[in-house]
Amino acid sequence: MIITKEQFKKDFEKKMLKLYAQEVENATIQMQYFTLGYLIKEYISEGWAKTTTRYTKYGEKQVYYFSIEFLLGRLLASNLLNLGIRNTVKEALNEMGLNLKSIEDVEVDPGLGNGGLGRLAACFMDSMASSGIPGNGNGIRYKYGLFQQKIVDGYQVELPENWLRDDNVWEIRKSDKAVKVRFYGDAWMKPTDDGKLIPVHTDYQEVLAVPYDTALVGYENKTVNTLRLWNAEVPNYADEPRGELNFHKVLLNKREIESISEVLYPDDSNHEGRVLRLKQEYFFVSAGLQSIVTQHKEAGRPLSELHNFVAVHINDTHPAVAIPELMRILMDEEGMEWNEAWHVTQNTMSYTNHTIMSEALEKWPVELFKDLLPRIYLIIEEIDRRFREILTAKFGEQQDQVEKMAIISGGFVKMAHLCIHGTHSINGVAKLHTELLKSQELKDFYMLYPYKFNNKTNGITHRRWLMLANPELSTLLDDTIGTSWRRNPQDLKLFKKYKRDPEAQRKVEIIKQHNKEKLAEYIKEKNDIIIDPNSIFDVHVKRLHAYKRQLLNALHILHQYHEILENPNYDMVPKTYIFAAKAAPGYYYAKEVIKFINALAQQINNDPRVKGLIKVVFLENYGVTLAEKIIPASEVSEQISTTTKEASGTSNMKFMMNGAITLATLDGANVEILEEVGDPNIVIFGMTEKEILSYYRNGGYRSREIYESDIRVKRVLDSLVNGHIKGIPVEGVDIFKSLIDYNDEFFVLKDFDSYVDAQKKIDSLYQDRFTWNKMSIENISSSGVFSADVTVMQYASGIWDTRIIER
Ligand code: B1H
Repeated sequence: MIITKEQFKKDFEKKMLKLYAQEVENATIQMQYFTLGYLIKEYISEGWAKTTTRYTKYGEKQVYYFSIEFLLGRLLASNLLNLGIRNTVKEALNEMGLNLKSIEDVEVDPGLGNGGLGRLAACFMDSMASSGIPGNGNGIRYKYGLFQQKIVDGYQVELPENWLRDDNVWEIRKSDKAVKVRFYGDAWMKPTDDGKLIPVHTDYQEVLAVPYDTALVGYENKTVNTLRLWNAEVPNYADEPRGELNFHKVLLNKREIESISEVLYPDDSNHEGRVLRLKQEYFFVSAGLQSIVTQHKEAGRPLSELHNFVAVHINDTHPAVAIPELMRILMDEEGMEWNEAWHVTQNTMSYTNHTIMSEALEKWPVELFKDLLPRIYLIIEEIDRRFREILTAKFGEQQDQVEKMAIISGGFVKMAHLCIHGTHSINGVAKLHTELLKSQELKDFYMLYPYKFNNKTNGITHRRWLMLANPELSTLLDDTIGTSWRRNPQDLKLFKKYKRDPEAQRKVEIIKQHNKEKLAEYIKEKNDIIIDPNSIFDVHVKRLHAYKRQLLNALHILHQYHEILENPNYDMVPKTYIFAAKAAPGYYYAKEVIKFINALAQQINNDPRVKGLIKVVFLENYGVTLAEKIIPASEVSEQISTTTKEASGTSNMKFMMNGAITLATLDGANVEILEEVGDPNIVIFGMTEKEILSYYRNGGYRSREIYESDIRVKRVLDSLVNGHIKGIPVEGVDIFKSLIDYNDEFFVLKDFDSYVDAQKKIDSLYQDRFTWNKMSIENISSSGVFSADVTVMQYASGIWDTRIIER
């Protein structure tokens, strides 16, 4: 949009007066934020309404991205950026004596996701709007997002994240679009007089699903898409026909009903088997599909053609009940026959798998499922019966094979199997991950449905992760290669030819230095630790999980500490190790690792013998907002998961785009980062996929042998249990046991030696400023293919079959 500073000032003053009966000069920073937020929402609304009308009028095929998490981050800055008015607004506010950055800092970061999966959904939303793809999000409006993390005495403490405490300026409640979702009761097939069977569902509990819509503004185009999040409420008694009222029952149920959208489950990559979780899943899926079908019918289109107008994407298996729910709507409510309904359903739905870790695979006990969703269960039974016919036709006598692949088996409903059978497309999130799905985890299904499998490597939005997070680097890029990269991130490759240019190198280095200084200030303020902005900033930020191996990093730090203590003349490039990670509240071991890292920090940072050569910092409450501060200041990007375990990773892409050098195993998308930047511009270490798979197949790994033969490893592990490292009497022993007594499930010790070498390599590369800066530029300029704009275009053409309306 186009607006002058003068017009904006007028609008702002008027809005302030209206909202608070206050002159701008007397307004608190809160008032400034809410005034600006509401004003920007007004600016957005015209384009939003027009986009919605355009979609319905022209009947363009629409994508609905179903996800139990959307980790959006703050919206004020990104909305201003995408509207194309951020500079105007900033200057106008300045002239009024106000500061945009401080105003932006008032906004709460709505943590409606755990990590990579939820953030991916958010990046896709931004990229779809910015690419002109008619794409909507569908999810849950959790009252409480992911817990706030505090570190107390080195331990993680969880506090509720009450993000809706103040107004949420971005959402619009749409009471008139509310729908009802049914749980519990009895369902069966009742014979009719003409010998047919019709479904009956009685004695159900009804929950009102009320949508809250948030605008998703495209980057400098005319598209404003919609994210619809559902709130669970008690149905309005006045709506009920007389005689069916039961106030007491309804009131008793109130708390139970509202708990559905109360809080996000805080477990990343672990299946949470509680009935409330299944309720959440069915709740937003049923509400979303009901509203989609209603819109489709209102536009006067036949349901037999739903798949030509609508694509529903299932983000991991959490929304898998979308398959039987669409069947239910088409058959029970719209009178469609099974075969046609199945055809429409399969062609409407597509599914992304995000993990091969078995503990994350969703399966629901039949009894629990049947009790909560009796009608849906009957439909899944029929889907399973028919699927078993297909399997039996293929495998004949091999009943064990049929049983293995069936949807209902061993007393469980297997959601991944349902997704594979019930959709037309299954994709992994990086090349290696997709290959592993095809050759290992989902091999049987790949043999059955080879044409359904495809890869879509993850991506990130360069608008948030470069333009907003790193304005100085963005300006340098504009000045050097022009601004086309802002629209076409693949144009970042134009920067490659400056990799040897002394001027460009110097500027990239200065910008990194500025960002490091800002982060150092933040660390001083938050942790009261003084770090050296001239040291290497080596950064490991992501969820805490054994497979992500924060422990390997920490053990290496401990090793360096020993080296320094043993050799007072020890020389090394000073290094600051920065960690940030939340552990799932019930993940005891992960919390022990957090305590260990903090104990290590405490001891090393306060040991004068270290002479400031190493500093260790653990920043609390990692999330989108903190990532935006950390990533642009990072020089080494730790991506050191046990090979085959990290499906893709996406922070690896963000770091690269900001000029950090990746220190990585050949896991997930790291493999493709290597392909893009080339061997000299990344530091790779550790076991290969083949070695790992061979150990899994044939055994043969004995971690104790490494402990006994490598004196460095012995020294490090012994200091966990002999009191050398203070404050971890229990944690040290547990970690020791996991590595030795339980044979080091994630190959930490196996990779230790090669990690030490890789770290040394980083140090020597860093000392050669020309080489380092060149590597940095190579990374920035190769990062464009990891823009989510590229990824969503591949989804649009390869899976959803949607057209791009305009850019
Ligand atoms: C990823 C999850 C996940 N994979 C279950 N699986 C969850 C599974 O609440 N739950 O039950 C929540 C999250 N998250 C991540 O997805 C992968 O580990 C990353 O490698 C990947 O980059 C990301 C996005 O594809």
